[in-house]
Amino acid sequence: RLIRCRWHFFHGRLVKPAVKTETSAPRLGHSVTNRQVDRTCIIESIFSNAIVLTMTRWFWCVMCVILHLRNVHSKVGLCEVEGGQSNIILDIEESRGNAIDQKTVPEELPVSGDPYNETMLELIFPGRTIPLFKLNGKNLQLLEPLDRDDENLSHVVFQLSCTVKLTNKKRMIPVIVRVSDINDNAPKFINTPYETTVPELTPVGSTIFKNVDAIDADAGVNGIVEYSIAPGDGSRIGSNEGVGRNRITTVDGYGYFSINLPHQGQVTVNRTLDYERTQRYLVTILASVSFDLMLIK
Ligand SMILES: [Ca+2]
Ligand SMILES: [Ca+2]
Ligand SMILES: [Ca+2]
Repeated sequence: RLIRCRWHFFHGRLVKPAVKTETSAPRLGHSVTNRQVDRTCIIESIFSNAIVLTMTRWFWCVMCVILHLRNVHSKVGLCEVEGGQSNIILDIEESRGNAIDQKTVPEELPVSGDPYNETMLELIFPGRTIPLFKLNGKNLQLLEPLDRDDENLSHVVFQLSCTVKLTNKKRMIPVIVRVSDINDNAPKFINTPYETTVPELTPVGSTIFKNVDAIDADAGVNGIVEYSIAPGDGSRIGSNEGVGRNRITTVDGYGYFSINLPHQGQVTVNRTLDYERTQRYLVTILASVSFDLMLIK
């Protein structure tokens, strides 16, 4: 009967048990009525109800503990660098002018955890009084323009401090931001003006000047200078110096001289020279890198 009462309870129904008066035959001069049986069953059911409630509470309590422990366990994976790396490597382009809005690649620091709810991130710049970046969530935001060229700044190194809020466990992760170059400098000639004296009988193809030199502050292909000879703008051309035998006729040297190897500043004779006709040539040399040009005469 007890089992049946509990069975009914477990099914959400407390029903009158199917106890027959015939089976509750009087013993030792006592009789058990239907009402007594019902009351007994209800009392047992209430008792069972209390046990079940207690068990239910324990069940949920144990479940809470298990879920909590699982939650704590899952937090152990916070502040980890994705891919299991021991440091973080990002790329950023140097600033165009004073721009500070360029983004890193990837845009977000690849460290696990929500930086607002689960972790606390902080940047530490050893040896710098003013930080170069600030954090915007997991994004790095420049605080000042980044110039790759002046000090050949190829990368920036700092530390990311990551603290798991739940456990207060802190981890320091080295961050390397590689600075990529943009072609923001034109080549500049050094040691100008260039002058040389050439005998008029110098054979065509002879090198007459080797010291044309221009430097470009950019890195890689952005700093490889090419030289060429271009037509002049016409200024200082003509017979405007001296008279008689001392007269000096100046001619544009374009066509008379050439630079055959663009990466070497060597000027060679391209046409036969005649002192009686021309005493001075004005040669215009271009130094170029990609699209930027520097003109010198
Ligand atoms: Ca620059
Ligand atoms: Ca350049
Ligand atoms: Ca540059």
